Amino acid sequence: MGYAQLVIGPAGSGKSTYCSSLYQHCETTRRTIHVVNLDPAAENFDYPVAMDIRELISLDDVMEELGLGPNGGLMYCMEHLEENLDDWLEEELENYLDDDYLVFDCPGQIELFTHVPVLRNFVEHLKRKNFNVCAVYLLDSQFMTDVTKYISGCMASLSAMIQLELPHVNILSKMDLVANKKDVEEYLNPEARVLLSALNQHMAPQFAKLNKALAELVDDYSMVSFIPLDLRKESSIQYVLSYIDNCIQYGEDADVKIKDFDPEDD
Ligand SMILES: Nc1nc2c(ncn2[C@@H]2O[C@H](COP(=O)(O)OP(=O)(O)OP(=O)(O)O)[C@@H](O)[C@H]2O)c(=O)[nH]1
Ligand SMILES: [Mg+2]
Repeated sequence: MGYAQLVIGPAGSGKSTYCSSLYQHCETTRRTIHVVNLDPAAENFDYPVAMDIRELISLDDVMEELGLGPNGGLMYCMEHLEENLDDWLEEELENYLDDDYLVFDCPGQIELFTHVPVLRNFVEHLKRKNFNVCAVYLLDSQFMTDVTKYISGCMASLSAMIQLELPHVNILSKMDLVANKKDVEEYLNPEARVLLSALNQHMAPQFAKLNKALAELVDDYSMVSFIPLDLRKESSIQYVLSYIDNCIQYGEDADVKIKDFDPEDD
């Protein structure tokens, strides 16, 4: 059994930073994870890249050779990945053992997890390879200070949830930037009633019916709750990691990989 996190979320929500902080945290706690770059446009990495989509295809080449812009180019790269998925994953996964833990750092284009099937097919392949996979959706905490932004963040998360059909964990990133924690607290686990009244206050009366439907939708999918993540705090990273581990049953049926302690290491 392998384990995997698929780290998704809007552009700039902090996915790559999360992956590198998670990697460092695991180094410190002597646990082994492998971070995979699935972003054909990425250039700099703060983590050692275990597998890299750019070895299959890079955005720069696609833009130059096909004359595409950055977004069209990225979609082309992901379609190319989809076409070559079986061979690429088959070859790359050969380097990993049965109980390895992979973290996939995905691109930020929202279409990837709302419209096109590439990530879903990717996940299906991982599942066939006996991986337990969890979607980790990052939303910038700056979205949480306004109810209308919060609702749109929830809708994007929901469409990823529906499209991927995976255990799904929502993370509120960049908590260090939130000066007043009370501003976001009410959105971590909101009640439909509170959401509705906040929405109605923000919007013109003709939206009342739509607001009611949206608030109920968020409530019905009670999985739309968020875990705050403050990367300055190891305890916060550990909490998020344990939560995700629990979702993918890591540690329950695996030989948990702890690095041998080497006093020379530090
Ligand atoms: N203050 C603060 N800044 C952060 C945090 N996480 C990410 N950032 C900043 O937010 C910006 C985007 O972070 P990335 O990690 O590149 O975001 P991403 O989701 O990987 O972005 P794309 O791959 O382009 O979609 C960078 O300037 C980061 O330094 C955080 O926890 N706190
Ligand atoms: Mg990134």
